[in-house]
Amino acid sequence: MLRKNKISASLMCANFLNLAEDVTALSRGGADWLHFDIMDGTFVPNFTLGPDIVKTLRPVTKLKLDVHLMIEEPIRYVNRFAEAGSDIIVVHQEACRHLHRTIMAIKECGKIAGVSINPATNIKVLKDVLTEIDLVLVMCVNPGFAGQKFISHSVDKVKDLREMLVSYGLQDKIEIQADGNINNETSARLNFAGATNFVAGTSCIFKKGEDVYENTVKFRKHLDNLSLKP
Ligand code: S6P
Ligand code: MG
Repeated sequence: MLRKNKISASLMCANFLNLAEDVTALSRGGADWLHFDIMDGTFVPNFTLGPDIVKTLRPVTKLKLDVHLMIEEPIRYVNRFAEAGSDIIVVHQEACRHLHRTIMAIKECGKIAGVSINPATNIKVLKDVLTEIDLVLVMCVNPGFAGQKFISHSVDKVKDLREMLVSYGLQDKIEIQADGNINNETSARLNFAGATNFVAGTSCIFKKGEDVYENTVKFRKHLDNLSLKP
Protein backbone atom coordinates (compact mmCIF):
# COMPACT_ATOMS: atom_id res chain seq x y z
CA MET A 1 0.00 0.00 0.00
CA LEU A 2 1.25 3.45 -0.87
CA ARG A 3 0.43 5.69 2.07
CA LYS A 4 -0.14 9.36 1.31
CA ASN A 5 2.48 11.56 2.94
CA LYS A 6 1.06 13.78 5.65
CA ILE A 7 1.99 17.19 7.01
CA SER A 8 1.48 17.67 10.74
CA ALA A 9 2.03 21.39 11.28
CA SER A 10 3.80 22.23 14.55
CA LEU A 11 1.70 24.91 16.21
CA MET A 12 4.34 25.87 18.77
CA CYS A 13 6.12 27.47 15.77
CA ALA A 14 3.03 29.44 14.67
CA ASN A 15 2.37 33.13 15.24
CA PHE A 16 0.34 33.26 18.45
CA LEU A 17 -0.76 36.81 17.71
CA ASN A 18 -2.45 35.47 14.56
CA LEU A 19 -3.10 31.85 15.42
CA ALA A 20 -6.51 31.63 13.72
CA GLU A 21 -5.02 33.04 10.50
CA ASP A 22 -2.16 30.55 10.61
CA VAL A 23 -4.58 27.65 11.12
CA THR A 24 -6.63 28.79 8.11
CA ALA A 25 -3.45 29.13 6.01
CA LEU A 26 -2.31 25.63 7.03
CA SER A 27 -5.66 24.13 6.18
CA ARG A 28 -5.92 25.87 2.79
CA GLY A 29 -2.29 25.11 2.00
CA GLY A 30 -2.76 21.36 2.40
CA ALA A 31 -1.69 20.43 5.93
CA ASP A 32 -3.31 17.24 7.24
CA TRP A 33 -2.84 17.46 10.99
CA LEU A 34 -2.13 20.16 13.56
CA HIS A 35 0.69 19.10 15.89
CA PHE A 36 0.52 20.26 19.52
CA ASP A 37 3.78 20.03 21.46
CA ILE A 38 2.91 19.62 25.13
CA MET A 39 5.87 20.08 27.50
CA ASP A 40 5.96 19.91 31.30
CA GLY A 41 9.37 21.37 32.20
CA THR A 42 10.39 17.97 33.65
CA PHE A 43 10.47 15.39 30.89
CA VAL A 44 11.85 18.16 28.69
CA PRO A 45 13.43 21.44 29.78
CA ASN A 46 10.70 23.68 28.37
CA PHE A 47 7.03 24.60 28.71
CA THR A 48 4.59 25.08 25.87
CA LEU A 49 0.92 24.29 25.33
CA GLY A 50 -1.86 22.51 27.27
CA PRO A 51 -5.34 21.01 26.78
CA ASP A 52 -7.06 24.40 26.59
CA ILE A 53 -5.46 25.31 23.27
CA VAL A 54 -6.61 21.95 21.85
CA LYS A 55 -10.13 22.68 23.11
CA THR A 56 -10.07 26.19 21.66
CA LEU A 57 -9.03 25.07 18.20
CA ARG A 58 -11.23 21.96 18.02
CA PRO A 59 -14.39 23.75 16.82
CA VAL A 60 -12.63 25.98 14.30
CA THR A 61 -10.82 23.41 12.16
CA LYS A 62 -11.50 20.11 10.43
CA LEU A 63 -7.82 19.15 10.57
CA LYS A 64 -6.94 16.26 12.83
CA LEU A 65 -5.43 17.32 16.16
CA ASP A 66 -2.17 15.51 16.85
CA VAL A 67 -1.03 15.82 20.46
CA HIS A 68 2.62 15.05 21.23
CA LEU A 69 2.89 14.66 25.01
CA MET A 70 6.40 15.40 26.24
CA ILE A 71 5.39 14.98 29.87
CA GLU A 72 6.22 12.54 32.66
CA GLU A 73 3.63 9.79 33.24
CA PRO A 74 1.28 11.05 30.51
CA ILE A 75 -1.38 8.52 31.58
CA ARG A 76 -2.44 11.15 34.15
CA TYR A 77 -3.57 13.51 31.37
CA VAL A 78 -4.81 11.22 28.60
CA ASN A 79 -8.47 11.82 29.49
CA ARG A 80 -8.00 15.60 29.67
CA PHE A 81 -6.49 15.72 26.18
CA ALA A 82 -9.06 13.28 24.79
CA GLU A 83 -11.94 15.37 26.18
CA ALA A 84 -10.34 18.52 24.78
CA GLY A 85 -10.80 17.07 21.29
CA SER A 86 -7.49 15.42 20.35
CA ASP A 87 -7.64 12.87 17.54
CA ILE A 88 -4.17 11.43 17.96
CA ILE A 89 -2.37 11.12 21.30
CA VAL A 90 1.34 10.32 21.29
CA VAL A 91 3.29 9.49 24.44
CA HIS A 92 7.01 9.00 24.96
CA GLN A 93 8.18 5.49 25.74
CA GLU A 94 10.78 7.04 28.07
CA ALA A 95 8.11 8.87 30.09
CA CYS A 96 5.81 5.91 30.80
CA ARG A 97 6.30 3.51 33.69
CA HIS A 98 3.53 1.34 32.23
CA LEU A 99 3.59 1.94 28.51
CA HIS A 100 1.05 -0.75 27.64
CA ARG A 101 -1.44 0.59 30.21
CA THR A 102 -0.97 4.11 28.85
CA ILE A 103 -1.62 2.99 25.28
CA MET A 104 -4.76 1.17 26.44
CA ALA A 105 -5.96 4.34 28.17
CA ILE A 106 -5.62 6.24 24.87
CA LYS A 107 -7.48 3.53 22.98
CA GLU A 108 -10.25 3.38 25.59
CA CYS A 109 -10.86 7.04 24.78
CA GLY A 110 -11.29 6.05 21.12
CA LYS A 111 -8.19 7.94 19.99
CA ILE A 112 -5.35 7.07 17.63
CA ALA A 113 -2.48 5.87 19.83
CA GLY A 114 1.14 6.73 19.12
CA VAL A 115 4.45 6.14 20.87
CA SER A 116 7.45 8.39 20.44
CA ILE A 117 11.10 7.50 20.92
CA ASN A 118 13.99 9.86 21.63
CA PRO A 119 17.17 9.84 19.54
CA ALA A 120 18.95 7.63 22.13
CA THR A 121 16.14 5.06 22.38
CA ASN A 122 16.35 1.85 20.38
CA ILE A 123 13.34 0.75 18.33
CA LYS A 124 13.44 -2.64 20.11
CA VAL A 125 11.57 -1.15 23.08
CA LEU A 126 8.48 -0.95 20.86
CA LYS A 127 8.38 -4.62 19.92
CA ASP A 128 5.95 -5.76 22.61
CA VAL A 129 3.41 -3.00 22.02
CA LEU A 130 3.43 -2.93 18.21
CA THR A 131 0.14 -4.77 17.86
CA GLU A 132 -1.56 -2.12 20.03
CA ILE A 133 -0.39 1.09 18.39
CA ASP A 134 -1.25 3.09 15.28
CA LEU A 135 1.77 5.37 14.98
CA VAL A 136 5.44 5.61 15.95
CA LEU A 137 6.97 9.07 16.24
CA VAL A 138 10.72 9.04 15.67
CA MET A 139 12.36 12.12 17.17
CA CYS A 140 15.05 13.49 14.86
CA VAL A 141 16.16 16.01 17.52
CA ASN A 142 16.08 15.78 21.30
CA PRO A 143 12.59 16.85 22.37
CA GLY A 144 12.06 20.25 23.95
CA PHE A 145 12.83 22.93 21.40
CA ALA A 146 12.25 24.00 17.83
CA GLY A 147 15.17 25.02 15.61
CA GLN A 148 17.61 22.21 16.45
CA LYS A 149 20.09 20.34 14.26
CA PHE A 150 18.93 17.16 12.51
CA ILE A 151 20.36 13.93 13.95
CA SER A 152 21.25 11.92 10.84
CA HIS A 153 21.08 8.58 12.61
CA SER A 154 17.29 9.09 12.69
CA VAL A 155 17.16 8.05 9.02
CA ASP A 156 18.73 4.66 9.84
CA LYS A 157 16.35 4.33 12.76
CA VAL A 158 13.33 4.90 10.51
CA LYS A 159 14.70 2.34 8.05
CA ASP A 160 15.17 -0.24 10.82
CA LEU A 161 11.72 0.50 12.19
CA ARG A 162 10.12 0.08 8.77
CA GLU A 163 11.92 -3.26 8.40
CA MET A 164 10.68 -4.33 11.82
CA LEU A 165 7.09 -3.39 10.89
CA VAL A 166 7.37 -5.31 7.61
CA SER A 167 8.72 -8.34 9.45
CA TYR A 168 5.56 -8.38 11.62
CA GLY A 169 3.26 -7.53 8.70
CA LEU A 170 2.30 -4.27 10.42
CA GLN A 171 3.58 -1.74 7.86
CA ASP A 172 0.07 -0.87 6.66
CA LYS A 173 -1.31 -0.53 10.19
CA ILE A 174 1.39 1.63 11.77
CA GLU A 175 2.33 5.03 10.42
CA ILE A 176 5.87 6.36 10.92
CA GLN A 177 6.00 10.04 11.86
CA ALA A 178 9.23 12.08 11.99
CA ASP A 179 9.71 15.23 14.07
CA GLY A 180 12.60 17.71 14.25
CA ASN A 181 14.27 19.80 11.56
CA ILE A 182 11.98 18.53 8.82
CA ASN A 183 12.66 20.25 5.48
CA ASN A 184 12.67 19.17 1.82
CA GLU A 185 15.97 17.36 2.13
CA THR A 186 15.40 15.57 5.47
CA SER A 187 11.81 14.62 4.56
CA ALA A 188 13.01 13.07 1.29
CA ARG A 189 15.61 10.98 3.13
CA LEU A 190 13.15 9.97 5.84
CA ASN A 191 10.44 9.13 3.29
CA PHE A 192 12.84 6.91 1.37
CA ALA A 193 13.57 5.14 4.68
CA GLY A 194 9.86 4.64 5.46
CA ALA A 195 8.39 7.73 7.18
CA THR A 196 5.16 9.10 5.74
CA ASN A 197 4.13 11.71 8.31
CA PHE A 198 6.19 14.86 8.82
CA VAL A 199 6.04 17.42 11.63
CA ALA A 200 6.65 20.73 9.92
CA GLY A 201 8.07 23.59 12.03
CA THR A 202 10.56 26.43 11.74
CA SER A 203 12.74 24.54 9.24
CA CYS A 204 9.91 24.26 6.78
CA ILE A 205 6.54 26.01 6.80
CA PHE A 206 7.10 28.44 9.68
CA LYS A 207 10.32 30.03 8.39
CA LYS A 208 10.81 33.48 9.87
CA GLY A 209 9.38 36.27 7.71
CA GLU A 210 7.92 33.84 5.15
CA ASP A 211 4.30 33.18 4.24
CA VAL A 212 2.78 30.16 5.99
CA TYR A 213 0.23 29.47 3.25
CA GLU A 214 2.82 29.56 0.43
CA ASN A 215 5.28 27.42 2.37
CA THR A 216 2.57 24.87 3.16
CA VAL A 217 1.58 24.67 -0.52
CA LYS A 218 5.25 24.16 -1.49
CA PHE A 219 5.83 21.47 1.12
CA ARG A 220 2.56 19.76 0.14
CA LYS A 221 3.75 19.57 -3.50
CA HIS A 222 7.17 18.34 -2.41
CA LEU A 223 5.65 15.52 -0.32
CA ASP A 224 3.15 14.60 -3.04
CA ASN A 225 6.00 14.24 -5.52
CA LEU A 226 7.84 11.98 -3.09
CA SER A 227 4.70 9.84 -2.68
CA LEU A 228 4.52 9.32 -6.41
CA LYS A 229 7.94 7.69 -6.52
CA PRO A 230 8.01 3.89 -6.43
C1 S6P B 1 10.38 19.47 19.60
C2 S6P B 1 8.99 19.27 19.17
C3 S6P B 1 8.78 19.54 17.71
C4 S6P B 1 9.05 20.93 17.25
C5 S6P B 1 9.46 20.88 15.83
C6 S6P B 1 9.89 22.23 15.36
O1 S6P B 1 10.57 18.96 20.84
O2 S6P B 1 8.54 17.98 19.43
O3 S6P B 1 7.50 19.14 17.29
O4 S6P B 1 7.95 21.72 17.34
O5 S6P B 1 10.51 20.02 15.75
O6 S6P B 1 10.36 22.12 14.12
P1 S6P B 1 11.82 22.58 13.70
O7 S6P B 1 11.72 22.66 12.22
O8 S6P B 1 12.06 23.92 14.31
O9 S6P B 1 12.74 21.55 14.21
MG1 MG C 1 6.61 17.46 18.40
